[in-house]
Amino acid sequence: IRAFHRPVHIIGFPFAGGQQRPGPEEAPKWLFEQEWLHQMEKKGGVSKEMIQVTNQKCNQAQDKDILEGHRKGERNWNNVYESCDRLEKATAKSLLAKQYPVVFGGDHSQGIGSIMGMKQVWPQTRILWVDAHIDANTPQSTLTGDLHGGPVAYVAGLTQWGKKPVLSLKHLIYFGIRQWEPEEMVLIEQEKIPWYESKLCTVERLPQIKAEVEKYFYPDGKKQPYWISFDIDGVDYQQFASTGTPENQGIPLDFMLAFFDTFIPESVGMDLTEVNFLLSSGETTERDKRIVRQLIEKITDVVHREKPHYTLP
Ligand code: B3U
Ligand code: MN
Ligand code: MN
Repeated sequence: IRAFHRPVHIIGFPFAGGQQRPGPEEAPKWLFEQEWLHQMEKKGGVSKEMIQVTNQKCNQAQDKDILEGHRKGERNWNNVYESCDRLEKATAKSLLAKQYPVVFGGDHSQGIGSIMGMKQVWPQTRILWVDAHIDANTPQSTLTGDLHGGPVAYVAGLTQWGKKPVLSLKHLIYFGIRQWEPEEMVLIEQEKIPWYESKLCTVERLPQIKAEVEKYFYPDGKKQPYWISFDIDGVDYQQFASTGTPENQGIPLDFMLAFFDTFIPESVGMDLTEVNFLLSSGETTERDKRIVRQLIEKITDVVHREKPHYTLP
């Protein structure tokens, strides 16, 4: 057993109900069966918990159901709500136990639950959103009706979720976005939300990015911790392909690893979402599984090694 600053708590969220492709619900089940993860648990400072959701499956209901269903433009709202509610409680509990939660999904609708739970413990956190997508669609702007395209809109109160909004849009920065509905980009422009194109995301530029992020978030110099919401589709498609809505280009993996070194010591926890091994095959799947392992090992290493740059709750 070795010493560590914070324990990592992997919260599996086996949920595909925020979108229409089977697969993201299987990723945490795969992860929890890995021998390398068992070895990490044995060494200490790593634990895991699987959230029980009522219905893990994706929802492929088409227009008629969306239009006539519980809430227009929000496919599967009831199930996403109930599942996120459970995740919200588990995330808050993990943080109160002074753990570093890694919420391993599952599709990105999980961000509604994880962020609402996290904000109960850490109301002042700033959010670093790594994604190919803006994820700020409302029932009015969405073309798919998929709730994983809207977590930012719900936590920020751009549209009703049925809970108190927890996020100010002044407390959000994006990395890697390259696909959006027009209304989402209007929002970014109106609110002047900073965003980094993938081509700006290089290891060499990271110190500069960190300085810019701090200047933007903390003009008075008083720092607050971060929550990282990491959608794996933010990563370059050539480097990681096992995901539901891939877009061209993207953030290089070496940037993400360095990003963890830079921002994990200042963060309270993170989402890791949209891993879907059912959408790749053969050597690509094997490669992507190795990458997930590499990411989890890197996250754990930094969480253990670095003293948090803020006081635990
Ligand atoms: N903007 C599209 C696509 C999408 C959003 N998030 C993901 N895909 N992962 C939508 O469905 O809202
Ligand atoms: Mn995405
Ligand atoms: Mn996303």
